[in-house]
Amino acid sequence: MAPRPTPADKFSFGLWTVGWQARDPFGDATRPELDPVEAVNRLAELGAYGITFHDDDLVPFGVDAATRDQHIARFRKALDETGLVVPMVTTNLFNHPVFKDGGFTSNDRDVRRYALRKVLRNVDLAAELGASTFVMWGGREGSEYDVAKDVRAALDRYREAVDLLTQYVIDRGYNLRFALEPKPNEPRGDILLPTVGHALAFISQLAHPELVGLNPEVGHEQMAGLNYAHGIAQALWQGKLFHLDLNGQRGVKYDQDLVFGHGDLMNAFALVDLLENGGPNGGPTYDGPRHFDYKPSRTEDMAGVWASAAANMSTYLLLKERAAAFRADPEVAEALAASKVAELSTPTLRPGEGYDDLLADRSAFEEFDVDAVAARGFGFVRLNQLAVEHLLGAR
Ligand SMILES: [Mn+2]
Repeated sequence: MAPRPTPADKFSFGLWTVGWQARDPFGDATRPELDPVEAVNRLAELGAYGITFHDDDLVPFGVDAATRDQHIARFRKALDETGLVVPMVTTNLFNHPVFKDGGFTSNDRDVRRYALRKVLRNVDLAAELGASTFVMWGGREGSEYDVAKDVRAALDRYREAVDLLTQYVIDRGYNLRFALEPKPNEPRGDILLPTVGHALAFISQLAHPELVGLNPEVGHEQMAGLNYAHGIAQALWQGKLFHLDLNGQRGVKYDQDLVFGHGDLMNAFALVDLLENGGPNGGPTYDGPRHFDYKPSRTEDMAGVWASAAANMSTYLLLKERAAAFRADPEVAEALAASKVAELSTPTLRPGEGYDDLLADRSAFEEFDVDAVAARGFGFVRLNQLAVEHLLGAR
């Protein structure tokens, strides 16, 4: 039996996920438009706690101020009635043709100024709705042709934009932090800040790095052939995991946005184990929303959309159960010890030890039995098989 989610599980969904009409580069929509109010009601019924949106998901691009206010008021009423919250708001600088060469990094300066105005307005809305995270996925910030984009100038303009936004949030007194979302390609041939590592390095160059972190997405890292759980671990290590996007991806190909766990299930297991059990006392490492950024496959009708939304949450909860069982298994504890997993937490040097002491320690080198230690196995395969058996419910 799949466990039932409750708001305490902190599951959230993008309005654009269940609302995706399944239009792709080769085919028309297969599903009708979804009213944001219905999305709020259905997600609340399924046990979610939050909903997120791009400005243009909630308010159609370019409508007048009165129409904008009406859309927001209807949405707020649905939130109040269901208790659903808006923990995150994100920006759309990719859909409209004006952003064909990007928003913050378009070669056209007028486009960049327009993009900043659009985002400032959306930041006000995010603060008004009580969001604490503002995600920025720069899907059009990039190029197809190396000679057509000065990457160093583009990074200067990217930094200029983020510095302006952080200063705005500080001056307005908003309780809002920014989370950059890396992606290697699609829709652009090459996107700036393509991976977790690139984005972390970029943040170190900002005026207010403390206000800027990451929103890594499973599929985006895996599109680059990278290990998502490793990326999340490094983001945690650097205090930069502000938000995350859970979904599924099967290898290095187009962005599939499958249901969470419907891609690399072993890595999803490792991720949930890290998020839920990786803390210093075996507790959670991350207390933010468990946010799903997936697309219900184009083959599904509206009943299939809601079934896929529920599937994201039940898969997460099943993995959480399996990870807890894995951690509680004495045989796993023994295998972890045999593999010296915890020994990595012991510093390599003794307290106060410097290179002089290390150089004087004959047991570390002159008397170290290299061949005997080299012959010893780590037992990682046995440990991983125990994880597989727990994942399959065989233990
Ligand atoms: Mn994606």
